[in-house]
Amino acid sequence: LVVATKSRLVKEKEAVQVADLKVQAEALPVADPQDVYDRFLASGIHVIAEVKKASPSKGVIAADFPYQEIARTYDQAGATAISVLTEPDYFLGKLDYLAEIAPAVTRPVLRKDFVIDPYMIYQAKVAGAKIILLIVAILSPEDLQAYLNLAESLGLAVLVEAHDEDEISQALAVGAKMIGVNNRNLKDFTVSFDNSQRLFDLVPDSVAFIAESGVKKPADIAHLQSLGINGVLIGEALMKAADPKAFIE
Ligand code: IGP
Repeated sequence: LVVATKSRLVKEKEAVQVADLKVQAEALPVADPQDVYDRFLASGIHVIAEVKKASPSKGVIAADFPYQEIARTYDQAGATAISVLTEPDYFLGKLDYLAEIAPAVTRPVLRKDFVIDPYMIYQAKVAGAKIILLIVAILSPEDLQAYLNLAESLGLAVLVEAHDEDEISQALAVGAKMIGVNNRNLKDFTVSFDNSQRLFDLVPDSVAFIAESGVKKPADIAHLQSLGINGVLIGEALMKAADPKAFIE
């Protein structure tokens, strides 16, 4: 999946002055990322509601895609954060969606993408994101550390995605304060909450633990809450829900 991101970046970076983008990002106000982490550490289970047009496993989820309206609905339904897929090749996302959603909602917005270059972190900041995703599996330990530090220095909180014990220890080693475990196995797309359950025990209470993907119904949220998990990231099921508010509450 990352190959497409790599070739896209080469083209984008030719068209944009990366140095200008950095100056723009650094001129913006810097919030304390701990504020975002604390929202997820507060008692109860928190929902990150994802604005998602399509995915590699499901194809197009929402042919009709009024993204700003969808985000506003999630905002009012009580989501703790709004995730916006900006990856164009597999998820039909766009950074412009995020840039238009961020000023229209009250909750922090997460840039969901395969971040593999500092350029994408400056872009996220300028577009109005308050959180970025970093995926352990696609970054060297050095880059993971450098990108986490860069994001936090710009006031962005970081959700670090891990898949197994080793990746959890890598996430903790770089000082991750919010760790996401994907319930979907990216090799065969099967979903199981067992992975989250098992890996949750390895994460200290001061680090927010988010279970990502595969939540189909409110009972799944209740189940994950009973395990002590701090948050869930939900895409497809909320996109299809007749009443997202009833789902999130
Ligand atoms: C949402 P779902 O099954 O609720 O639609 O999944 C989210 O977890 C998923 O989109 C996701 C993802 C990712 C997408 C999790 N990690 C990394 C792109 C990149």
